Amino acid sequence: MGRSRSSSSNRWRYINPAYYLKRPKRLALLFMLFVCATLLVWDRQTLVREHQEEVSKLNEEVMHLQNSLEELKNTQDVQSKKFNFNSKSSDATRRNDASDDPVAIQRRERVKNAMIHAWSSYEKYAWGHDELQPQTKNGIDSFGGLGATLIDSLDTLYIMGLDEQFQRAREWVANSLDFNKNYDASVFETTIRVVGGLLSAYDLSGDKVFLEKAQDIADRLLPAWDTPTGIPYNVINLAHGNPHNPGWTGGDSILADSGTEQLEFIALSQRTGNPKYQQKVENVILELNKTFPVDGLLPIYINPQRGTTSYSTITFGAMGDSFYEYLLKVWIQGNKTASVKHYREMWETSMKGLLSLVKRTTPSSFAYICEKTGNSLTDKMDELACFAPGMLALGSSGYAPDESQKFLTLAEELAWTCYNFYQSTPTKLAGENYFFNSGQDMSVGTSWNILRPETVESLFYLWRLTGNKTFQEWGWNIFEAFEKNSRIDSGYVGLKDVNTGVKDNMMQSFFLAETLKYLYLLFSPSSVISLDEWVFNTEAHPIKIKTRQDIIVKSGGHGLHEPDIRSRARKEGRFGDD
Ligand code: DMJ
Repeated sequence: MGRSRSSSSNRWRYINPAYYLKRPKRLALLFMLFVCATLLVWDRQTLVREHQEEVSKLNEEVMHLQNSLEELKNTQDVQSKKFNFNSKSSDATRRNDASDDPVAIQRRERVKNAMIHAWSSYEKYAWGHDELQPQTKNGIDSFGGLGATLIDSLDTLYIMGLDEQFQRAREWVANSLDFNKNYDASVFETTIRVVGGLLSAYDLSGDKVFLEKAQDIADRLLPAWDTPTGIPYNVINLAHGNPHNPGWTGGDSILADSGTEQLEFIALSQRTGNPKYQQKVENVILELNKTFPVDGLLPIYINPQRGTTSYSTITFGAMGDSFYEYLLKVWIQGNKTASVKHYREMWETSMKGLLSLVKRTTPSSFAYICEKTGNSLTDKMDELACFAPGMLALGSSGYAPDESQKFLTLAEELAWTCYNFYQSTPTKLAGENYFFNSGQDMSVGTSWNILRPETVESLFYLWRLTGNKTFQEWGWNIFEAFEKNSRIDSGYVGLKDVNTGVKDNMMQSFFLAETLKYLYLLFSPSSVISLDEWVFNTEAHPIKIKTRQDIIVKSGGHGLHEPDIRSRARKEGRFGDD
């Protein structure tokens, strides 16, 4: 017992400081042991910390590499999609591919940046609304609240490879787009922007949601064609129908508003297998063809009950323009086949009429297209009519060589005039229309500029079809003038006056749909949306050219019946589900 008590008290003496004070060597040893242990712990902690830092650096590196890989894949996807846009370019377009030079690459990046600025401003201040008012930073529903800018931008975003923006827009279309609006919509504006924008997004992405939405809105517009002649009323309530014409036309339908739905509705029939859309719009052209004048020029007002024209202006500008454009483009969309021959014939007739309206200024001999009322010509041309050089260039290849060259030369001359609409003002932006007085060349009439696309549209076609780089230079100068005068922190605005540069408060949806798209394509290889495989609607939405199907356009006709079309389409695997 005594021994065990003394051994336990011996053990406790090691923690008594007095023990060490009497034995300094042991104290030193203990101190050294303590220092070593501390160093060991510190060293391990440092190692762990360094290790963790190393691991997180490696993680970052992995993420970075993964992102790069993803980006590379996306670029390759976009490139391959783009190159799928064109597997068989014509000679003229192949010639341009070789000239995708560094300047062009840099310029299209600048245009893409402009699109990013316009789009992100819309996203920030006007998301889901029709258009952005950049000065007051709010949205405005000029088309009934259908997200017009968003839908108009879908294909531009896609073509430019702005995939995240495209996806966000796609989600809005899928989840928030609602057409059941108690709103009197313009059949024309809704067709070219919304039906056209959705169909183009469908053709580019293959995403069915766009086709379903296009069909939904087209079904709401369709009763507008239920008139005795088939010439549509131009306004319809999206929720309740009740088609009618605006009061200010005196009950008449407008030429451009009635003859600019063919591309979209034919495309919709081709993609849904339902011929009703195509039938309605093709009837309009057959009806107009019954009494088509020898010069192919129709006044802007037509009576939808009788099919007769009213005494009114003939113009390639406002309210006439895209009727002539679609005669040519439906022929192209229809693979230039026998079933669309009458479109080409009507277009060629109208082009003879156009030649009769062309005059030249003094002293500089600028060619311009007059307007005509009754038998008298007015020396006035809208900037809107500046789509005509592009149309003439596009249609020129359908003529015999001499005639073709004649129209191409006229197209180039008219494009020079339109370019000078821009160059002749202090801001280098064009006014809305021009007058031509003897000895004075051109002078601005209505002096606003609302970011319109027609001139750059024509420059795009001329560049594609001739390969002449001058058209790129002109387009670049116009782009720089937009950058200088129209770009503000919260988007792009028009000008109230091209002489003073005073700004308005509207970013038109066609600026993103058309102006920026045509400028981007002006500096892109011709394989991006090849003109051999795509046709642009009048709002610059590319629609894929499909094999033309003949259908009955009047009851008792000799085309295919609806079930025939559907079954043939299904066999070919071209149409989506009904
Ligand atoms: C667009 O909506 C279309 O290009 C239409 O054909 C004419 N007006 C505008 C652009 O200026």
